[in-house]
Amino acid sequence: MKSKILDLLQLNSEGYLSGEQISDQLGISRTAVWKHIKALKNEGYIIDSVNNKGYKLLSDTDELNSSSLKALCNDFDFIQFIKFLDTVDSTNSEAKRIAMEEQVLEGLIVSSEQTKGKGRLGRQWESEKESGLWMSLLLRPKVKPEAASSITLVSAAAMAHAIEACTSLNVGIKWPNDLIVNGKKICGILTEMSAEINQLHYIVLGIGVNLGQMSFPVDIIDKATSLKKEGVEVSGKKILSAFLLAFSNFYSQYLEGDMSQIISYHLAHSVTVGKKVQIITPIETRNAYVLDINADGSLLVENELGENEVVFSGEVSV
Ligand code: BT5
Repeated sequence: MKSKILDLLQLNSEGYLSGEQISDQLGISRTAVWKHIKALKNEGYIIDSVNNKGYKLLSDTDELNSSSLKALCNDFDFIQFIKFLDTVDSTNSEAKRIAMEEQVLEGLIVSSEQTKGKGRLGRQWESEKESGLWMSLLLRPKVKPEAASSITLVSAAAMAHAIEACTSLNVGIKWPNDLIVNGKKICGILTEMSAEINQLHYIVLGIGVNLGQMSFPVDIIDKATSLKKEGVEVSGKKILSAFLLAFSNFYSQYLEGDMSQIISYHLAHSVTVGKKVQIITPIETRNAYVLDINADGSLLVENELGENEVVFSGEVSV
């Protein structure tokens, strides 16, 4: 049925087709039409929905560029500006530059290439041209500074959901910021923020998803993978579209202070809970057993002395 709706939209690509026309032609309810349209948007088709007019297919190509990005982001009120770049040092750095110039706006930056892609703690993120989805959201949530770091969990859940929605892959989440497919990292998240003790100014949520690489530099070849390496070819546009839908849902829960669905999602996809791990901090490396993810997104572990301990940040090695 979804593909029949797509056919109708493609045939009528010059104008709008109302929900009623589609439901009459296909003999399904308006609600069913709306659900299929939502599913098509989820797959990356850009469909404009206008009250009293209906639906119009704006783009069914997979190319990510300024105009397809604009159409894709129309529905989300946390995206007030978009910037699509051919190349940039780092989309996170660009987002921070914009945050300083435009002190109120929230938005999205996507680049085909990053020349100085960043990981956590000054590490490097390999971001070859057109091989991945390299993007940053500049957000100004009205939350306390201490709630800022759990937005990493919000985006990890949303991106895991997006990859699973667009592919048949199973995605694991390695707390707090790595997405894992078949034991290898396919996506990393770098959350940066600017805040005073009592006031959060902004968050930059940087996300990198490996799409088309068939090989990686020798130092990460054993631990990195891409969708293509896993046998799936999906465009960055489809992944981004699915991500924005999932993120918008989880993000509104986060803004309301409700992390329950997000934590449940993490628990269901976690590759660390119930495992013996190493907790790596700049000061030390220790063994621990992961018991749970707490409501605030921190990790509950049992340490080597058999005591329960809460881990707020750091690296977990499985
Ligand atoms: C991360 O750091 O995983 C955060 C990565 C965030 C990247 C995005 S891309 C858009 C935005 N703009 C930026 O500049 N950054 C964000 P971390 O957990 O520290 O992992 C970094 C480590 O992952 C590196 O030291 C390598 O071992 C490995 N690595 C580097 N590039 C990789 C890649 N493309 N795929 C998988 N692993 C990689």
